[in-house]
Amino acid sequence: MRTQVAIIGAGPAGMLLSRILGRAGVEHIVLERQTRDHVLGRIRAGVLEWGTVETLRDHGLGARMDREGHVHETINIAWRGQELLSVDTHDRVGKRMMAYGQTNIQEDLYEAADASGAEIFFEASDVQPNGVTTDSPWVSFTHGGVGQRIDCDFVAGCDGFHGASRLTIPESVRREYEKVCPFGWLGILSETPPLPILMYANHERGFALCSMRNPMLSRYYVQCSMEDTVDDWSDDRFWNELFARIPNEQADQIQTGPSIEKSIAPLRSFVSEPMRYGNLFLAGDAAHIVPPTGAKGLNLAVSDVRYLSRAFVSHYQGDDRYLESYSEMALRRVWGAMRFSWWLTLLLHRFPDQTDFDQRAQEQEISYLAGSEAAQIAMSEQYVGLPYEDQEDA
Ligand code: RFL
Ligand code: PHB
Repeated sequence: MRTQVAIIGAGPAGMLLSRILGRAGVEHIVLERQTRDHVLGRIRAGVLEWGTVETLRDHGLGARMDREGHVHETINIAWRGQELLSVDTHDRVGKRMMAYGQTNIQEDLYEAADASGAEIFFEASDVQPNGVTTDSPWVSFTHGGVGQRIDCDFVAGCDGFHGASRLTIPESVRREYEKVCPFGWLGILSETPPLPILMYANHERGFALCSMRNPMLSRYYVQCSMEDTVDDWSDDRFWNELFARIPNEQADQIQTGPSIEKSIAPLRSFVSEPMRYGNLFLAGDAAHIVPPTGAKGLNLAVSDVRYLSRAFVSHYQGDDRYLESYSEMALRRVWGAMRFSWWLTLLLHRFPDQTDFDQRAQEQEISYLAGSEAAQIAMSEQYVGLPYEDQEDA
């Protein structure tokens, strides 16, 4: 087979890239290790920056999101037991957020791909980029037991943290930066009405988060030990722990019910530089991971793809400026989100080695945030999403 761009991974990054390239007339083929149902079954992100909302709309992916998504404009932090700090991002920086699940975005992307006849190979194994430092790279893979090869101009590595693309970059070229938190998030989905607000909680028993998917689907998280397994957490234990960590006023509003999904996610910050090696370009979790606290992972995948799609489309119009600047431009935004996610993680969690001093400093930081408009503006502008670099800035 021969195409212009071989895309590895049919998660949000790979499928959004396919969508944008398809609409611009750039040929591409997508290779995905899993089945379509498996990808759709992963419960992940829930909060979209406004730039993500607009990017999806711009590419004809906004109809269901605008019908079913929930626009909200406050970041709420429960602390000191019963207190609630509420920061209005619209008041502070003029922007809002959208609660709309990654699962729904993934469904919308697959539906759009079906309608446009995009070529996707699910259950592709042994996917491997080759010859990426030459002008004629190719991707080898096995499909239905048969070895295959796609010759292409570019390889887009959108294959997530455990993918093959990043590892194609030699260790002598790759620089990795990493910080792993000594705890995880236990998350459940429950078919019960969510709280009307998205609420984070800083509590002596550990972090908690109340979030939403739709009017009859709630998403809740509690900080847990990485030694825990989901079997250690019955639904009753989960609800009791959640209620112990949030103010009574909100706990009283929450309707409990059986969990329909329960999983433990690690909290990791990770960046691999550069995001380009020859004709291989990385986007999304393939190049970086943020702890979920700042709700940035999916949003970064979208901003990478915005930049990368522009680079490929411009290339076929005879302009390589954006190909040349891709890695640096994407990394500037990645590090912005990385630092913010780490800051919010430090602000809201109990760390096992936290001293009394650390704890008082943490309390003081929330107290400062509660009383300072400047601090609220700084948090809001990062939470709603740092601006994209527009074409003039390249
Ligand atoms: P994905 O989604 O991991 O997709 C990569 C795809 O590549 C496939 N793949 C391969 N295909 C072929 N060959 C190989 N060798 C392959 N190896 C892997 C995989 O099967 C998969 O289909 O990466 P992508 O597209 O970069 O998207 C990134 C997002 O999924 C991720 O950043 C977010 O989910 C992170 N995240 C959140 N992000 C937000 O913006 N807002 C949030 O509120 C938010 N909440 C979260 C989150 C992640 C969480 N977890 C589970 C880590 C909450 C949680 C709990
Ligand atoms: C979610 O709804 O899954 C969610 C919301 C906010 C976060 C992380 C995850 O910071």
